[in-house]
Amino acid sequence: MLRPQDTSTRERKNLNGLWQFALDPEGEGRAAGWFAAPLLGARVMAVPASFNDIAADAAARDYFGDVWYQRTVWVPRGWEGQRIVLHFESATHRATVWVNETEVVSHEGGYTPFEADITRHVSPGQQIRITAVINNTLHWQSIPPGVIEDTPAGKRQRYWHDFFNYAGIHRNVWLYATNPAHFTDVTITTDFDGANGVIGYTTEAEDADSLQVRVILRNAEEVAVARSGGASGTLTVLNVHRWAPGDGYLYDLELQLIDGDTVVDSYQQSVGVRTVQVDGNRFLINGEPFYFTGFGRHEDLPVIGKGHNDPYLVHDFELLNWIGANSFRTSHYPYSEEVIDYADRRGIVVIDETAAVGLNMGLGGGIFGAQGYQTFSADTINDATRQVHAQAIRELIARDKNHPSVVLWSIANEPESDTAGAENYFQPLFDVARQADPTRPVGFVNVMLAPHGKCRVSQFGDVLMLNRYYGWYVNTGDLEAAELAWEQELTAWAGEGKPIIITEYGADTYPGLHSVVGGAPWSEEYQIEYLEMNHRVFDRIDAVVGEQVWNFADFTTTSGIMRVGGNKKGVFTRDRQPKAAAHYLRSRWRKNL
Ligand code: GCB
Repeated sequence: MLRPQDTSTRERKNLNGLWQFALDPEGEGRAAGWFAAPLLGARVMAVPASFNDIAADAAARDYFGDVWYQRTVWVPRGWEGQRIVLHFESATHRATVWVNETEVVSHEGGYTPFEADITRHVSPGQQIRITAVINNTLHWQSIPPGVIEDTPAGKRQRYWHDFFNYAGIHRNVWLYATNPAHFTDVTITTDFDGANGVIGYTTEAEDADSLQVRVILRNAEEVAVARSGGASGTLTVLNVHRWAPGDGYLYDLELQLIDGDTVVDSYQQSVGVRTVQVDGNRFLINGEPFYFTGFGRHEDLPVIGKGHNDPYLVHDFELLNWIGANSFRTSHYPYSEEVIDYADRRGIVVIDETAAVGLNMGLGGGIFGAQGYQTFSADTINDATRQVHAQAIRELIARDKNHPSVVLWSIANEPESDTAGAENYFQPLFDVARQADPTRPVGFVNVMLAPHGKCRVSQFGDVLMLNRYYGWYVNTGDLEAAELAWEQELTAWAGEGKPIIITEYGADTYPGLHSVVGGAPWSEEYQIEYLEMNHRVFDRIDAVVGEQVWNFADFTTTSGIMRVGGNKKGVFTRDRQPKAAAHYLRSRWRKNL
């Protein structure tokens, strides 16, 4: 699937704004045909945004089940004879969409795009009604998983991930038009031949049997530097300007579907020319060892929850630059494509993660209060879940495969990984990722409960990604003991001969809480002491090729005795004020810039 674009042959209309909105607590809307007429008694909801915090209403905030979004739109008059498509960049966690009274598409998974060709159902120059029922219930066969429990007080949604289950239409919605003959996909690969860049491209198109493909590569000054033809082929760029961390140089590849001299479809794909490789315990970008600095992050903002927001996008990247971060992980789900686009442009390196988080009942008892389940079993996370998970991997890779910033796929965060069930579940998923993308390394993020010697899934990864909280969840306040234990475990992992990225380490910190004596968890001073301890350990172990602090900013979670108005491990507060640790990290990370 290609992203909607405006080009010489394509046109799009943005459908963001105010939609009609209704909760459907009785689950009656589908059978009652709520899509067939204006939503009665609806309130208004902003798109893109999570609905949870917008309505000042507990019923909406903690709601699970179906919610309805509806709006009308005029199909542009000029689209006569065009193929017309309705495109959602995401709907969390699943959606079914109607145009007028016709169901046009359903999609499972909250963080990847989907679309429907609605040409047959609409006429240019007419108004149509778009209705989407979005369902945010998490269950054993969803990614991420969850369960609805019957309690004396009624049904409750439980899940095992440490961030709030924000839901709704979080990203752009588009109506767009192309010619009936059009490109449907492009895959780019890049390599070097000495100082030259070698770009491979493969296009896919529909209704285009009698047409030819022409491609033109332009540099950032918009000068054509290479041309080719054919549905797939290779371009050589003399003295290529490499895409590199800190230098987000992009070429633009224009794909044209042509009929003689007529351009029937034109699509523009940005291209960053770079290589990624794992070599022993080193992670190489353009053949050079790369050391990741940065964060695990969240899409999480006041009021709009997981709604995409351009000002925060730009501001957050300014903060990454200010602090000297060269990378982040899309913990714990695919972020908006606009984030990945911007990472390309800013030369920020991305570890791209699926929404497979919370596949771990061992963690449930402690932080999330849900006990008594077995993670992998016929009745819980099972083969059907694995199929949904495999599809989530495929959709992530299909969406992000052409982004130079993405250097590594993370297929899950902190699943149970020390049991035979886990090994059986995960092994085929690594194959799914490698089949979908043979060019990038694949890994998953290991949890502290499956330390070296116990983890049975790490063997399948090209890199080791570890989340560890020595000095926080264990050895709390005792950084001396933490340092010894951490170094011992990390040394054992280093023996695996793979690169190790510490994808999480962090300490909850209440902004404004201070201590003159050391060892005071929750204080701003302790966050620094904790980070310093970790860095001493990392700096002694060669195989460590990256440090990503948990978290970039404070974020919202479910309530619980471990969380004070959310997770406070941010180096910045939720409204992006620096805690003292931000200045400390800046002095460490900018030293190398
Ligand atoms: C983890 C999880 C992350 C949590 C974090 C914490 O290991 O991956 O989602 O938020 O720990 O703060 O407990």
